[in-house]
Amino acid sequence: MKIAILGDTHFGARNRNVVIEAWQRKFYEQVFWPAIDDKSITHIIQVGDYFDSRKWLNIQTLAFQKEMMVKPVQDRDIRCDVIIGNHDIPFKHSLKNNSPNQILGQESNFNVYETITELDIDGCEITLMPWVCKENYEESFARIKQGGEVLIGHYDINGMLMFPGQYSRDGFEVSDYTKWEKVISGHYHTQSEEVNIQYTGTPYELMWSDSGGKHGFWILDTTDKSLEFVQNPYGYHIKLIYDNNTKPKDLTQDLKNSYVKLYVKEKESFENFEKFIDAINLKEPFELKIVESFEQFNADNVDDIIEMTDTSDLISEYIDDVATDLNKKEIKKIMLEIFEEAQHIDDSI
Ligand SMILES: [Mn+2]
Repeated sequence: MKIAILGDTHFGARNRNVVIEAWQRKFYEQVFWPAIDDKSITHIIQVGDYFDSRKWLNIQTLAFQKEMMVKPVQDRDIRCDVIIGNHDIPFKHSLKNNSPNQILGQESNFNVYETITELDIDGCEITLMPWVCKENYEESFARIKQGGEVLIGHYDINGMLMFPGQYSRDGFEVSDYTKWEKVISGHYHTQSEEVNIQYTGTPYELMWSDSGGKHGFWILDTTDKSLEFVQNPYGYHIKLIYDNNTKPKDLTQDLKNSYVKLYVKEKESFENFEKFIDAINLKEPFELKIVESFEQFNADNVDDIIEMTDTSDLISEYIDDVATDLNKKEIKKIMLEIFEEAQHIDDSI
C-alpha cells in the first residue's frame, strides 16, 4: 500500500500572510491533490506542525485548512492521520490543549495522535510519535531506543540539516534510532537523509531560509518501505544578481507574487539600474528587496592595520584604507556614531 507523507503544513504561517496562503493553495490544488488522485492514494500521514501558531488561530486560517485539507479528505473518503508537532501546542512541556485535536478531533476521516500509537498498515508496523517534551520524554526516548519497522515523528536530532548550510546542535542522536528500519520526521523544514532517517522538509517554502532546497511530499510504499518524492515546482523566494552587464531582457523568470532579493554587485549607470528595477516591478513581485554589496569594505581589500591607538582611530584608519569613491568623511561620522551608541548600550538588554 502507498501512503502519502506530508511535511509540516504550517497553516496560518507568518501571521496568516495572504501571499504565503496563495502559494500554499497552489501546492494543494495543483500538486498535492492531483497526485493523490492520480496515484489512487487513500491514506495520508501529516508529520506535525499542522498549524503555525502555538496560541492563536485566525478564522480565515480555520476556513483555509478546511478547504485545502479537511474537505478534500472527506470528499474522497480517505484517511488522514495527524501527529502533534511543537507548533501545535500552547505549552512548552505538555501536549495538552493542542490545536489539531481541538480543530480536527471531531472531523470524520481524521485521526489526531497525541500519544505514541502503533499501527499495522497492510502488514507494515508503523509507530506514530508526537513531539517529545518533558511530559512524554521518558516513554518516548525508551520507545525510540527499542526500535521497530517504521517510525514517524517530529524530532530534533543532533547533526541533521535544519536549513541549507545550518546543522542542528540539539536533540536526540542519530545513533538513538539505529534499531529502526526507517525513521521519517517533520520539524526541520529542509529535506535531508542520514543513515535510516529521512526528514520530509516542508511541502512549500515558508521563508527565505527555505529557498535553497527542494520542497514537496513523499509516498511511502509499505511493502519495501521505500520513499518516492513528489516535488512542488512552485518556489517564490527568488534571488537575482545585478552587475554592469545585467539587462532587463535577462529577466526571464516569472516573479508574480514572489519575494525577490536583488543583490547589487556593481552599479555604474544609475539609469540602467533603474530600468532593471522597473522591469522587475512590471512582473509584479509581492516584495522587492535591494541588497547593496559592500564588498569593497571586506578586510581582504584593506591593508593590515598594525599600529593602533584606540577603536575609534582603528575605524578611521580602516575607512581611510578602503578604495571607494564614497564620501569617507561621512562614512567615518556614521561609523563613529554607531560605535558611540554601542558603548552606551545597557548590557542587560
Ligand atoms: Mn515546523
